[in-house]
Amino acid sequence: MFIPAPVQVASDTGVFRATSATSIVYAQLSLKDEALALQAELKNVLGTQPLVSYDQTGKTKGIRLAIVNIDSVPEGGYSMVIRKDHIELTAPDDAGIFNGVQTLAQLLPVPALNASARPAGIDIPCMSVTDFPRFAWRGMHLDVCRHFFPVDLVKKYIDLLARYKMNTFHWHLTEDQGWRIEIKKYPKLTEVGAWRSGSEYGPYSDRTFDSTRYGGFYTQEEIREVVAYAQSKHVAIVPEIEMPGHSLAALAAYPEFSCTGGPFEVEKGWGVFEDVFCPKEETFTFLENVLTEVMDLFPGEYIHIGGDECPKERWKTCAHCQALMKSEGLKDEHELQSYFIRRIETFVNKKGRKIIGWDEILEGGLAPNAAVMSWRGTEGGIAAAKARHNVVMSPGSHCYFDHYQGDPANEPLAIGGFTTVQKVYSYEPVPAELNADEAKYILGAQGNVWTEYITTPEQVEYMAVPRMLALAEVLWSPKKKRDEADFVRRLEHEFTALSALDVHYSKSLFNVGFKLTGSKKRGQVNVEPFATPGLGEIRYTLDNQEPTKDSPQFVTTLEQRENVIIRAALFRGDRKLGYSTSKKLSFDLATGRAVTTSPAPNERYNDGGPFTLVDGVSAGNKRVNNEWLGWKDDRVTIKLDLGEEQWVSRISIGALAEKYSWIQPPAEVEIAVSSDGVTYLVLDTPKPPSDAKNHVEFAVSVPMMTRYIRFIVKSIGHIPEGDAGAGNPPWMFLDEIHVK
Ligand code: TNX
Repeated sequence: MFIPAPVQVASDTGVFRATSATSIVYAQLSLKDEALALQAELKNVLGTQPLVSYDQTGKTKGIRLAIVNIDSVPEGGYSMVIRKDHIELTAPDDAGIFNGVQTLAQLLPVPALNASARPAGIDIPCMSVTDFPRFAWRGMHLDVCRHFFPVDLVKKYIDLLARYKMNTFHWHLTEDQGWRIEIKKYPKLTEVGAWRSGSEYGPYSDRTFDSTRYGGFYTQEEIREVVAYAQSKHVAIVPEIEMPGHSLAALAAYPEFSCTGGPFEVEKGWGVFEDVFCPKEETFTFLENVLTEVMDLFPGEYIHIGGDECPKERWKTCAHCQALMKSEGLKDEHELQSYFIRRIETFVNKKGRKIIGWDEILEGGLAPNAAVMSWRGTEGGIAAAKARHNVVMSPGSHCYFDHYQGDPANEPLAIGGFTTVQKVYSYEPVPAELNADEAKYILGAQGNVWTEYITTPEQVEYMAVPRMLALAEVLWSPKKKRDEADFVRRLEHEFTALSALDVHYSKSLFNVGFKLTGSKKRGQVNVEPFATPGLGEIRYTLDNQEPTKDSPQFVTTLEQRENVIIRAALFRGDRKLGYSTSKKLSFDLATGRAVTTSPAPNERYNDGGPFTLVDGVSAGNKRVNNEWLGWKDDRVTIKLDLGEEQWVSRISIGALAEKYSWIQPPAEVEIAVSSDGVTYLVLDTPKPPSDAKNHVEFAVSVPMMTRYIRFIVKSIGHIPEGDAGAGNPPWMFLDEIHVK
């Protein structure tokens, strides 16, 4: 029942009975924290605490923790033997003992809610465990800037990391929207920079803002407290101070470190902003002073200096920047960014620390000793490892826990994406492109929790758990031990413990999804509810009522020909496992009919194929679902066959305008009809309104008899000046065809 799965477990017969009379003995003074951690775990279950004592002589009955040199167990690993009369936990270092204590803790029952139900003793099954980590960097990140979270949440987060043997907490402390760490030398960083006059809320496309003053920061005293807390749990904290971009909060406080001199406000909205640190001497002095205080607070090896998403607009028109580029022989602004990072690296290295930055620090030349955090895919990580730089993998595809973890229809608003717990579990941190020697530079991986759309501590937990547990196993357990079905079983068991720990985890794993496909019987939509195999039975209703244990069990395709709301949930016997989910199908003359597109949709946005255009589900305003089909082509021809000649009065197709994501509405859509599928009569060629936003409909209303309908959708070719991605071919997103 362990997460992460240990390297080796051999079960034995019998049990060790732990009671409040059991003694916990530690053989080295440095193991006191670990002994106390175990004491606390036992007290939680027993109510009274067993005795803890230091004894180097060995041979004590009870539970003994000792550092020894074991050849077979590398750093962070441990060996644990549970016998009827004693438990011995040995490891090469304190961290190993701590990790062993976490394993032992996972063998304990969940604490009873009321004291009278507490057991007098706990039977721990006899076994031998040998265990050690696959990767050295087992990380979780938390953005406390877009939204601020109190020390209590941060500690709870660290508890969770420790329970699953993760050892690195990347604390994202500065951003455009808030500076969250007290710096004594620059008090305005928190007096001004920690507060904004409102926040963006709702989907990004709405660009809606409230005007409630929002903010907060950690005092140095609080930071010290958290650092000490993390140390006691063998979690290293990597603080991030962002530069040169994502730094508007600092510039709002000290505009003199920008190119233009400001004034600036702490940002209310999400995104990437053009005002960034200007690489002048005063700025470097400021940043070095800030980093000096940061390094005093955080004793760890790595300091994260950001480096991502730094627009070069201001530098291009800044006299100081241009002169500096000339005098330093820098050929473009990317090299200027690289110069910036190198200077900071030299300073940090002089203090005996190392820098790590997002993969943009590769652009314009990598600083000599820097480690790279690969987030825009794996390319950055591959390039850095080949150049013999340390790498932490954190690709959006598998490691962004701000993405949806279930069908967006059933999830709280998130930034986008779709990263299920199973997908995280399938992640392989070492890219296939690396040879064995290069692979050594992959330190590990990290899950990122960016908080633009995460506003409460509960939601942080919801987004992080259980995906964090899947990543923990990827990073700790041997690759050959990976077994999704087994993991999901252990996870279900662990949910009980998480409830007892008052963790607000997501149950989206149990959600039922719906696959919609076309049918040979035209005008019909075939619906197949699906869930993770092996968890339970799917039960459903066709009247939008909540499914119960008595609702019909799904066994074979549900063939639909009329408006319907299918609602389904996963059951095990009488017990409903998650929440129910639903799919609403609306039928018109187009629904379920034969449809083709030429060319085929781009593979990135083609989950359900052309049938998606007539599956009875309109994509609506949201981009984040599987209902939109996407193209990057100049023109797309779509042909629909209504099956027989029909009276139609209105024909339409939807498109998406989401310009900040490079998704532009088509320039025009030619709509034509035909009775033989060969000769078409063009009815009209509607164009989008000039202020097109979100869902845009291209329609004609002409009452007539027809059988075939053709849409020729023409792209605008290039994104216009002033819009995101100007000059590039845009994306065209299309969904649903309606014929009435
Ligand atoms: C990109 S990841 C960012 C963050 C955002 C995140 C949202 C990275 C280095 N930069 O500033 O919060 O996307 O997913």
